[in-house]
Amino acid sequence: MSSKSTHRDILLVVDLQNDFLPGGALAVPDGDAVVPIANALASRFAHVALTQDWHVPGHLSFASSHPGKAPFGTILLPYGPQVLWPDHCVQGSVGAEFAPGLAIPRAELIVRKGYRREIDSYSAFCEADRVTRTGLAGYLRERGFTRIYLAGLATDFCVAWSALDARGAGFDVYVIEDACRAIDTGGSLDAAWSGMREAGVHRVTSQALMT
Ligand code: VGL
Ligand code: ZN
Repeated sequence: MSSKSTHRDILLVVDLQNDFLPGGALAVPDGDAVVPIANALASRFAHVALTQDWHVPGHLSFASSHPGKAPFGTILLPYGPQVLWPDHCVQGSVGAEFAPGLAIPRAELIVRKGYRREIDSYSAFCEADRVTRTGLAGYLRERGFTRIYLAGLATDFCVAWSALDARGAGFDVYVIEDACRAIDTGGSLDAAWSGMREAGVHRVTSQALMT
């Protein structure tokens, strides 16, 4: 990116938090592999922002909030189907902290999401009710960014939903595939890539960006 990154480009590093790493409450297989890649990418971008999954205790996306329900099942909430997860990324917990190996002090913004008990938010732009906005699109527009590059966890949830919403908000979107890892439950990864392809999300490698 040294030659190509412009002031219209921003790298958005999604949810590189302890709970999504091996040993965490909602571990993404091989999730720790993307930390050094994100660090390397970040050093090539003029602008970087981070997202942080940031749930209140008792969040409705937690299986533990629904007696008799198990993680990775689905329930119907007022806004539609909701996958149930193990308790994860609770505000102020160690699990919600960024990966210890993440070294991106230059990040200009940290977007927190999922902090309303009744609404999940995979997307960094729009919560799961598909109405409540995080404010990120407005921020990025006001800063003059037109291209968003995505890395982080998980490919099939927070990365994919963020990519789709970024497209919907009119940005050019690139998912850096080797800088992401997936949860892959119930066909979610295939569905995510098809949805992103149909929406015109570009799929690139970190190598292509860093050479
Ligand atoms: C995520 C499930 C629940 C993610 C967050 O970061 O992809 N997935 N909360
Ligand atoms: Zn979450």
